[in-house]
This record gives sequence, C-alpha cells and structure tokens, in this order.
Amino acid sequence: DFDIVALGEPLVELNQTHKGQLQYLQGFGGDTSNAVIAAARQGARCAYLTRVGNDAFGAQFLDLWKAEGVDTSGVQVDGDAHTGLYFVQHGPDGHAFSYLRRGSAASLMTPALLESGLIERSRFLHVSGISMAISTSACDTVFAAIERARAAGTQVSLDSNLRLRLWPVDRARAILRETMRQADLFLPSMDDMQHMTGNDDPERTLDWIRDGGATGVVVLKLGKDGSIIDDGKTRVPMAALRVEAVDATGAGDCFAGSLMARRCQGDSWEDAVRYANAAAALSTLGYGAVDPLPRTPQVLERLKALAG
Ligand code: KDG
Repeated sequence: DFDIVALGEPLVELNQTHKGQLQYLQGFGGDTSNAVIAAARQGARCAYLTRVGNDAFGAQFLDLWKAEGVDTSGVQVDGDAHTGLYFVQHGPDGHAFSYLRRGSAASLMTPALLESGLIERSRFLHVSGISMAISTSACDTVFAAIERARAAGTQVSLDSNLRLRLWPVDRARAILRETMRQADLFLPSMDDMQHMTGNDDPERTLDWIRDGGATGVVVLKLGKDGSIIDDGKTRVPMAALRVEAVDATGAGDCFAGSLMARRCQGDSWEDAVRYANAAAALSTLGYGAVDPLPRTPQVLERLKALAG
C-alpha cells in the first residue's frame, strides 16, 4: 500500500543555467511528478499515475521514478504520442516557462488509467490545476480519480497550480472551485487565487474559498510572507524561510509532497507546514525541479539550525 499516489503530467526540463547562453541543463519536471519525488525523498511510499511517450524521455522518467522508489505500475506508455517538454529561463522576475506539450502522451490519458486500483490503496491522492488543464480527457480523469478516492476514503490533495497558458481563467475558476470542495487538503497560492478572484487579501481569499464550499484543510501560500493554515475553525499564520534562491522551479511541489509525507508520518498540520517550508526553501538552492529536492536529514538539520 502507498502513502501518496499522484496523477498528472511529467515534463522533461531544459533549464537555462547561464543567462543569455544557449546552454540548457536537462532535468525533470511536471508538478505532480515533482511532488511525489519530493515525498518519496522524505520517506513516503509513493506511486505515480500518468502516460508517457514510447521515447527516450519516457524511458528516462521510468528510470527516474524507479531510482526514487516511486511505483510505476500505473504508468502507461503511449505508442504514438511524445513525452512533454518545457524550458526554464531565469530573469529579473524569477523563472519563466516555455512549453512543448500539446498532444503529449499525458494529455491523452483517460479514466481507464485508474483501473490499476492504486488510488484505493493510498492514503492521499494528489492532483493539481495542471493535471486538469492539459486536456478535457485528463480533466475527466482527475474527476474520476477524485470520485474513486472519496469512495475509498483516500484523502484528496489539490494544488491550484494555475497555468493560464493551458486554459482560460473562467474554466480554471469553475473547475478549481468544484474540485476544491472535494479536497481534504487544498493548497492554493495567493498569486493563483488573485488571478481567479481579483482579490489580493489573504483573509478575504480564505473567505472566498470557504464560501465556495471547501470543507477540508486549506494552506494558502503567500510566497515570501509564508502561509496560512485554515482548518475550518482557526487560521494560523506560518512564517516563510528566507533563502537566496537560485531557481524556485518546483518549490511549491516540494512543499506539497513534503507536507503530505509528514502528515503520513503523524506530524500536526503546523509541524508538517514548518517542515515543508524548510524543504521547499532548500529545493530552491540549485537548478531544476527535481535535482535539488532535499532528503529528510538535510531538512531536519535545517530545522534544528533554525530552532537553535
Ligand atoms: O511547479 C513546477 C512545474 O510547473 C514545472 O515542473 C513544470 O509542470 C510544470 C508545468 O506544467 O508548469
């Protein structure tokens, strides 16, 4: 059995590590894949559900997940479509993504992907806005996955991860509003919420989420201002960790994966968020979404240094 099964699209990553130069470091990305690898590095038992191409990149991903201890029995290989790809460029406003993903193998997933029964054998199902934005059949797959999770008593975790290049804001708002209601853990970022609600006030944003019918735990991520844990009764502000970030790609995914991993190990919400904050901060110290993801000893060391 598993602690976490995630569902979404893995993307090969090409990261421009030297500004202005035509050199790209190959790595791996895709928000839900990043999250599940981060969770595995914190000791969680993880599995991934997706569809990759029958190409070199698909094979690299299968090798990566195996090396990270992520179960791949639910990964399908598509004979025709390719594995998606993205480029990361770094500028004064942080990182920017360019995608080559339309028609990718993952975008062709259908609810048949769920027949492996992995969701029923996991404590958390993790999905994101991106999992639902890549195609209508992927969106159907996420809805079917949530239905299976709820029927089986598997907790549903949803990261907003709004990507407005993948879907129009009206559709994103309607679908995220529907799915956030069904989530046991909703992880929106203030930036994403601001795009959907037009409002930049965290308290009013949390009110919007509650008024919209969310009943689970909500952790609203405020970037450099930390986060707020709202369990439906109280709202607890949590401080951010300041670090000199080299590349913040995947930091939110590291936060999600580490948070779930620590919940599975029995942490309180506050302890789990504190841990996930430290893990996410550490993940920004190197280039790439996956390579710099920390492991438990590093995170514990950082937490100890902070406490001392
Ligand atoms: O959170 C990081 C991801 O956004 C990145 O790995 C690429 O999945 C990706 C996407 O669709 O933006």
